[in-house]
Amino acid sequence: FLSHPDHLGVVAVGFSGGQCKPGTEAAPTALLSSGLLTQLSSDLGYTLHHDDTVHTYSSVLPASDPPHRGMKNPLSVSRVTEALSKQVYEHAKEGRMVLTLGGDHSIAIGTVSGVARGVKERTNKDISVIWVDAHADINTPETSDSGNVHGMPVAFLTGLARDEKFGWLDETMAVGGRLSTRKLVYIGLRDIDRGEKEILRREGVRAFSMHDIDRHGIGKVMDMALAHIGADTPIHLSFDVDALDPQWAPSTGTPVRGGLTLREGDFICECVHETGSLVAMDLVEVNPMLEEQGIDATVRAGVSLVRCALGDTLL
Ligand code: 5AB
Ligand code: MN
Ligand code: MN
Ligand code: MN
Repeated sequence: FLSHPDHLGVVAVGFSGGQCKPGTEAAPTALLSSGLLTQLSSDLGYTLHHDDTVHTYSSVLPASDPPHRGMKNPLSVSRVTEALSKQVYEHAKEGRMVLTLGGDHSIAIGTVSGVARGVKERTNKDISVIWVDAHADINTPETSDSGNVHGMPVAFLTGLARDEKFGWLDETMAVGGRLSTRKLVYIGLRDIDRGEKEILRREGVRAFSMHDIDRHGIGKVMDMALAHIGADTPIHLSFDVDALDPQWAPSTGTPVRGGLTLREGDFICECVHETGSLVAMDLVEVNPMLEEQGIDATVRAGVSLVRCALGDTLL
């Protein structure tokens, strides 16, 4: 699905307004200074398209941003994700692979919409999304207890939630329509809100929880997940580092014990790479200001996940 599978668009997003803990805005710098991009170009052979900037979008941030329908920082999230969506679209429409380094998970409103539009315009195909996360991030403003938009991106992308403050999303996704809940697969779930459970059941979303991974093993789960998506479908992988157990990725805002091992996370990424259908990846929710002894481990885990998704093979 890529006209230039060896070309990688990289967008670094220093944003933390989708939740309340400062620190995720510092994640791209931490990931980049670990040498991630050099590894991707020297070891994996990608030609990089990167503006050497960690974007904070300060020029579009509003002076005041009061809660709306219980959402915190609604206008900031909307404007940042709108700008990000355009950046990602520019890469996707050229037929490049796109890597976005977050940032909290609200930024996926921008990445998935931008990739969906670019891929649809170029190939006339609808993308599928593999959402690897401890959480389902499918709250609507009304079902959310926290008001944090990083718990809502999937609801906005699928159109289960709509808001006039996110009017740009209707236009961006006009060509392909919203993301169908049938084109969405979750892996790693273990902390889902009551309202989210109801939505997942009602919509019949394909979801592989930690329970499923314990029962079948990660190998079988990946077979089932990819079978659900089907062969001829471009894949956007949105990887929340909190899908990993806090033992491997402690520096994140909403850690939940009982998660994936680093090897299971890497394996998910390797399997997605093997399909040859990957068009974009997000790595989000790394927070270098939390659990300081664990920053190195968390950054190294993030780097490893990206390398595996982009085609690092042992043999
Ligand atoms: B993350 C919670 N469901 O809505 C909410 O890290 C947590 O992007 C959301 O997965 C976690 O606030 C969002 C309780
Ligand atoms: Mn090329
Ligand atoms: Mn999460
Ligand atoms: Mn998430």
